[in-house]
Amino acid sequence: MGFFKNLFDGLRRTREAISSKLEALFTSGELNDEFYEELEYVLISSDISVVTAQEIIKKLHSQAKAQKLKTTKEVKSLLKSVLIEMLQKVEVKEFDYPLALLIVGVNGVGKTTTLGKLASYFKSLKKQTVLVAADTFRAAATEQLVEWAKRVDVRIIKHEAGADPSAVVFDGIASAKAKKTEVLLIDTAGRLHNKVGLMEELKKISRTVEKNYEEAHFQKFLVLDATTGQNALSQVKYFDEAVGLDGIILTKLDGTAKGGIVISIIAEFNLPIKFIGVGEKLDDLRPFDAKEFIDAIL
Ligand SMILES: Nc1nc2c(ncn2[C@@H]2O[C@H](COP(=O)(O)OP(=O)(O)OP(=O)(O)O)[C@@H](O)[C@H]2O)c(=O)[nH]1
Ligand SMILES: [Mg+2]
Repeated sequence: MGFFKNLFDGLRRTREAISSKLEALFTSGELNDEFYEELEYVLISSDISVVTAQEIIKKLHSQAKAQKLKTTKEVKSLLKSVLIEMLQKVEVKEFDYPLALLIVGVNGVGKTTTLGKLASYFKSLKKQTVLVAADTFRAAATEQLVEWAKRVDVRIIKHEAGADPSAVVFDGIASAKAKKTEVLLIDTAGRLHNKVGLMEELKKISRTVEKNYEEAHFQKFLVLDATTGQNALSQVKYFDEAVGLDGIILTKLDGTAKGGIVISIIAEFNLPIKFIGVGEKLDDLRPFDAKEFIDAIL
């Protein structure tokens, strides 16, 4: 109950933005070209990209025709099922252990906070977890992660500020192996995708895991701030080219009406959204569930 309430509350702004516009449209009556045009406009203004909005309309149009629907009202539940089907296109698989998760993203998107929440999530699954403070760029970054480690009561591996991030990762791996820890969570410094040196550093961290922790299931997750809307899409492209992404974590959905971006990310990149952040508290990170998400916004 608490979990779903968090999600429902967290997505309030997105729901209000989409629903208020859709309600008027769906009660207006006849199913004609004008209706579809207006619906496309509503989708685009809800931060669904133009390409994705057109794909949705096309599917909706052909299915409504096949089912011989006559009124806009009937189309509402069809829209829901079209959206759920699109979101379920990418399968969200269970994790395999031992697991190594590398968390990357631009500055301030919520990487470190998400790491703390993930530690708590894995703890709730009774998985032993260790945090790796590979953001050595700022001393405060390590301190921030130490705080999370204390709150969740998990181990943390850290070095001095300015140390080589890959060296911290190397030690983290050694510790995970020695203590047979099931989950290794690696925090990294925020970086813009056009900073070549920093992107090279990420590749080095990634190679360190691949070479030294062969037995682990290694996954790279990009953290995106939902409030940035369409901007998030270009971040997916650049980080995927640099390190090869396995999934997305979308944060700050509670502070924005731009939740429609979820649909574009899945439709355009074929990458699963693994978790969504709907607040700053430990339990405000939820495994993404397509049906739950659509039920909470429509
Ligand atoms: N409302 C809300 N705030 C969040 C969420 N996730 C993170 N934040 C906030 O976002 C801010 C930045 O979070 P950090 O975890 O420090 O971000 P970061 O990506 O590690 O930042 P850098 O290490 O500087 O790149 C903090 O104030 C967090 O509390 C979320 O899901 N919802
Ligand atoms: Mg950080």
